[in-house]
Amino acid sequence: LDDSVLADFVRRATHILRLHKFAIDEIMTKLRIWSEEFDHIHEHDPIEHITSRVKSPAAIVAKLRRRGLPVDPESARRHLDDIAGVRVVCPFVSDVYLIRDLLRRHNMEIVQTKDYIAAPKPNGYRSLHLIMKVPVALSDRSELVTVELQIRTIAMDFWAAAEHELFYKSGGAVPPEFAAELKAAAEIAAALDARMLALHQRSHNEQSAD
Ligand code: 0O2
Repeated sequence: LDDSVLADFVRRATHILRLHKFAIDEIMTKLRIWSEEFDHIHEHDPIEHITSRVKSPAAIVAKLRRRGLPVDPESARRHLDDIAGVRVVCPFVSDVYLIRDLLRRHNMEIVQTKDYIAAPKPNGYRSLHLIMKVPVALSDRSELVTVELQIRTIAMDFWAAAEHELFYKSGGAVPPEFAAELKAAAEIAAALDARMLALHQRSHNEQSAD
């Protein structure tokens, strides 16, 4: 990547990158409130942890180039859904959908849903991806900003982190025996999630019966 192209992009992208940081701040505040409130009322916190990032200018420029799109901030804003990324990690699969339902209930605009839990990727990747439009109130106007929300369980996150480390970014061909082993590991993670969910539901039912 040419240094001057990147430097020029960074200079012109400051406003857009800041806007995406504000959108992350907005959504993080909502998620933190629900996490604390739910824990208080239901004695169960549906959020184990949350991470977020604004995509780096170098990664934005690389993605625009890869897709043959104009390399400028407006093009990035128009074409890329993941400049702002928030990852919510939940104890149980039911919590993943609970978070999605809370977003819906509060009229947060979800423009696209990719349910890789109902339909995992061929490599075994599981996660619920929501593309959202988040309103950001600036001092003189309001802007709708795109945020990619990834919601997954701890087991799904463990698998994705390990797979990312091993292959996802390598770009190279994955040896078939590795791919099969990784997919089998994803299935073990899903089975673990199912068992933990069953325990969670049992303990919830027993508490309600008390
Ligand atoms: P990073 O480094 O996490 O930011 P697109 O978002 O347009 O590139 P696509 O396929 O339309 O691609 O989006 P999708 O499927 O919603 O995936 C986007 C993000 O999900 C990725 O972002 C990863 O974070 C995560 N992801 C998707 N598939 C996999 C996978 O097989 N393994 C792992 N570990 N993560 C995955 P980035 O920008 O590619 O990567």
